[in-house]
Amino acid sequence: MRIRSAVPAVLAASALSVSLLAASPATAAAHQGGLHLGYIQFDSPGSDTRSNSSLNAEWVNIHNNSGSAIQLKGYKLKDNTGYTYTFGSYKIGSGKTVKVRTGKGTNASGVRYWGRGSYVWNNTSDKARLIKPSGSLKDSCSWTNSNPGYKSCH
Ligand SMILES: [Ca+2]
Repeated sequence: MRIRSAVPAVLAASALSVSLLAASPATAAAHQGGLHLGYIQFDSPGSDTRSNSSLNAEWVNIHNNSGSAIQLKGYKLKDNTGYTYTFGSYKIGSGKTVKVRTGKGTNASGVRYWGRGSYVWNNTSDKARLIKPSGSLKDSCSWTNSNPGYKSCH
């Protein structure tokens, strides 16, 4: 009976912390991780021809919903096979998104190129991992072929 009566207090406490989070900046409610994986276009639209434009139509968004800019140097993206993209120096502003395209291209604000000559994200099932420079996992997102070629990881 003592345990049972304690439960409502725990629930009330967690409800309180959730409402406090929701009351902070609007974007904070969507994801509490600050830096996280967003939308992933894991199946390049159309035939997978391996052309550079098709490779670049396969991409991952990383979103920073923390309140400050984050230096991504040393952060990694990794798939189930172990293919790894390591960020060079790139500062992602608060509320900003950076897109990592699979193929080759010239890095610019908001877009980085993995530089691969073949696809990285499997169409059937795979898991994207965002790994901090320390090696610890920051975020992950998985999908199967029941997803329509893309996955919204929020
Ligand atoms: Ca395709």
